[in-house]
Amino acid sequence: MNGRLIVFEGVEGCGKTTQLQRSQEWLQSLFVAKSLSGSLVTTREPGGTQLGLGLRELLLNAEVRNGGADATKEEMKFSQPGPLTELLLYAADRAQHVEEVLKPQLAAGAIILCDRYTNSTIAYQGYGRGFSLDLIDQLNFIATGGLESDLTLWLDVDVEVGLERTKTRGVVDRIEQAGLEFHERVQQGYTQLAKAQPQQIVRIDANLSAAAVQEQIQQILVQRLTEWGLG
Ligand code: Z5A
Repeated sequence: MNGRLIVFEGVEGCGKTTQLQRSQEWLQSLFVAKSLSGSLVTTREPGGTQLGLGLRELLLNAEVRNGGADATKEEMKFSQPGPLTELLLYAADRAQHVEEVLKPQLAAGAIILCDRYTNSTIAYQGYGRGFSLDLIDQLNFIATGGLESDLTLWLDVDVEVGLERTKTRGVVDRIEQAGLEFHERVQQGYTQLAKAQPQQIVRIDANLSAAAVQEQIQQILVQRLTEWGLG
């Protein structure tokens, strides 16, 4: 594979989407300034393919599809994927995404900016929901064929700060509704992952202003692009 896969990770409201967009704009102008020819691709999980968009809807908006606030408790219970179904749907979304988007784009030499990847499953379904980490590693391997990120930017925000930010959006999805302890466990998952893989997962202090977070990310990207011979 000639391209590079850069993943943005973190708990809700850490600012991934904001920073991915800013990084794309910044990299685009850098490519122009340096007359670099490679393409820049942005994508996400779940929902980076047409099929994945359907899976995303099933995973995150079950109650909206089933009558929203008017649905009875019983309707809600059966309209939502159970924990195992959820785990398998994320794996299915990833398998499709890797085959349809990531592998071909990397083979074509693209720099890919991806909102969430395998570490989300470890953090949310492993640490958050309590599935065995070995099982998740196996599923991740099956779904990706072993394709790993070249760099993961972990936007480390205090859980309560992140959840507060997402509240301002109004619409709250299924995982966002999970309790504070759930999100604390997810955060612990990211902390452990970053400790175990310091070269691959770089911690960014995401409690700061969007501009200050952007500055940290750009510093890391400059360093890595140079190492990759793209700087
Ligand atoms: N999930 C999973 O469980 N297992 C898996 O394997 C995968 C995913 C792949 C959807 O992910 C869900 O899927 C997610 C985990 C689960 N759980 N939930 N819910 P998603 O990435 O699509 O959704 P999200 O995690 O909820 O991200 P988000 O809501 O899009 O937030 P974000 O990308 O981290 O932040 P943002 O949209 O850039 O910013 C949120 C708000 O904060 C917004 O108003 C910004 O203007 C503001 N913001 C951003 N940065 C700042 C700073 N620095 N200061 C102040 N305010 C800021």
